[in-house]
Amino acid sequence: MWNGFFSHLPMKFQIISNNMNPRNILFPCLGFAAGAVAQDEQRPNVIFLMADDLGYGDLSCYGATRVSTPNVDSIARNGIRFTDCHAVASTSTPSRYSVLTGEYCFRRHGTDIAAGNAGMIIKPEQYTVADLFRNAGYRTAAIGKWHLGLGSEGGKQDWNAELDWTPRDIGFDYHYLMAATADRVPCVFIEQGRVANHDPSAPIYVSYEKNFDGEPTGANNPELLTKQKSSHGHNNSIVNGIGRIGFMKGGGKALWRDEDLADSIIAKSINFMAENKENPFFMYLCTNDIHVPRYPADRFRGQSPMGLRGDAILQFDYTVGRIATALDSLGIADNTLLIITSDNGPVLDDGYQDKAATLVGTHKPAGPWRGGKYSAFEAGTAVPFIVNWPARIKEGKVSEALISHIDDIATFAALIGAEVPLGAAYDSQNHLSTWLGEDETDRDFVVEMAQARGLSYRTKDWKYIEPMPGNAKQSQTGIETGYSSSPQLYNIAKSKYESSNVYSSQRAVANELAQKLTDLRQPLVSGDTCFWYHLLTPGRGPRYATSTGAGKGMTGKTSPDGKKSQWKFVLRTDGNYDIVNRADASFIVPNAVQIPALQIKTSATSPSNGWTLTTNGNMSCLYAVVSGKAQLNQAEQSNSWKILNWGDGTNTTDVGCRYAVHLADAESTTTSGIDLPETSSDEIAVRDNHFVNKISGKTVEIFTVDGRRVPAQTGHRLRGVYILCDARKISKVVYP
Ligand SMILES: [Ca+2]
Repeated sequence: MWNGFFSHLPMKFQIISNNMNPRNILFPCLGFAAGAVAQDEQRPNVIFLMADDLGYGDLSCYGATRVSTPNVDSIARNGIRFTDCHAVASTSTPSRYSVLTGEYCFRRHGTDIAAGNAGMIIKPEQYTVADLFRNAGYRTAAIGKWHLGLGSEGGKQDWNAELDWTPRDIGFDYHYLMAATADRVPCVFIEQGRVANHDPSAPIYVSYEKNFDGEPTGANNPELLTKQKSSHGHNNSIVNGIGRIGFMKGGGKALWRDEDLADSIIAKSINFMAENKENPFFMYLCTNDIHVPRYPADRFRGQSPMGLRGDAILQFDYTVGRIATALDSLGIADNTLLIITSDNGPVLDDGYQDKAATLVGTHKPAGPWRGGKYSAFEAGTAVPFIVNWPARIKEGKVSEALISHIDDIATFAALIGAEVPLGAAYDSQNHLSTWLGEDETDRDFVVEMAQARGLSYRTKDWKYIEPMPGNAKQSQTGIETGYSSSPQLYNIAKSKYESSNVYSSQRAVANELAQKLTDLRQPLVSGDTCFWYHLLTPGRGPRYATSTGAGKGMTGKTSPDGKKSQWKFVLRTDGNYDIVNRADASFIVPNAVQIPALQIKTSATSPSNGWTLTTNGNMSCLYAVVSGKAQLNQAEQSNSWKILNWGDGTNTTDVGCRYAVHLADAESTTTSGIDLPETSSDEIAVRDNHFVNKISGKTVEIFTVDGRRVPAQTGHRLRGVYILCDARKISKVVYP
């Protein structure tokens, strides 16, 4: 019965998704690719250790002389130290968004520097690097600085109860996190969805709009700023004698002491490693250092000639040393791949009177690069990047290859022999052999996003900065932004320091790079979830399409019917779809779709009539989500990509949708669900890392009800309802 339905569905997106993602093209070669890990080799633990605002030049292995970082240097000496690695953005939130999702932050609204009470920016339906590892049987953790929002709705969190959305919803088994940054409230750690050491006698309230009655602030009570005074901003609530951004009340014994932040993060990290030393783990470990307010432990304060900023670098190095020592003592150092990097470039005066600017002396936080944190210039995103893996990297070296954080998901997938779902981590490419130092193959390009959200396009030799608004220099931090109303082009091969704009004399090069940026900006298709519909809309009530991006694709509410109607279509690698109702664990699978997409033109005022839907009466409306340069936009030449659901006029752009949405209606009656045949879990076995149907002898695949592929591992314990895909036959398998 589903053939008839599917013969009407557009398929253009599938073609696009197969052609556009380099990783997907390369993927079939994975097992043979240089750098891939042999199957019989034990899969390594992976630690992605990211500093905050640590500049390219802030480590002695990168040329610093006024501060010494022997622990990092030692790891670099025995690993691959990269001299041309780039974060995706020059500020924290968008940079980290891209690390975790493999999706350029410029594609998503709401990835700017997040408030401390922001809702979770990465939605549960999105695919993350943690999903990659967890689906492959790893234990996963996020520890330290987060700054990607928590809870389903910004400003509405109840900090005294369990948060409804947490990193557990995006693949992390364990988390112990600062909600945002040390300079933003709430000044507490969040562990497994709750405030760590929550103090019932001091309930926590947070606002980014107004102060709570009777609470002191840095602006009104500067005499209470006993540990650090603000230089600009940072004069709202006072915690631990330091002014913060935002207002907070309560906390009691849950409040952190800045002096203890690093030690807390270290302790939780080592705990996690120790608990998981027998099985592979992935740890996303983010230090607070060397972000402001810089107030390291007593034993570090005063130890550097550069003041607190230098002291914070020492504390960062100490953290690295503690992690390395723990790996050794746990006996897992040899087969742990450790990456050390930073989320964006350096800044001196970032809001506190810590004398960073006056004591910096001859130290060059950005090394040879121009600009700093926030910048479009290179120092915004040029970061240290060190890869160490004793079992595999036998000889340390320096690599000048051009690389980017965006590639971590695809590269890690190659590393552990895992599969990234089609359409997930769309911008991520596998560069494993480069990351392991086996060659120095450059990425064709890297994209860099400045705080103004303008983009730069770097190749090995050139840097194009598109025009963007803003001052050329930030008055408060003194940083050169690289913002200009005119296009800029720099010859990086000649000089890393972007001092000579050759746009006028090299117009052809500039135009080529500008065009590549334009191409890159085209909306993408989610090859995973392509479209979805909801049931039960008698009378054509309100309908919403609230897309959130690639990965596991469309999500959101199909109000007013709520979760019950949240079906999604998951494109499998064989070209078929699973249709999954995440709410009640029911699912259906149609036959292969064969009909190509029809041209669909939508507009804000007139609905498309490009095609119609014929159903068996079980559904009433459909949102088709497809990609394309023009035909699916509301106006063919539109660059704004605004998308309206003409069913009720909902503008989906404001919820981060970048897909065109087409709504077709069909007459319907309601249905109470769809039954599927059931396969006994006794019929399923694991052989050679595959699930096998013991009766047919054939390889089968098992997915969770929300579309995640389940890794086939001997001894893997499954519980609950799963989707079994046996060739084109689909059934339900229930593991008791
Ligand atoms: Ca940062």
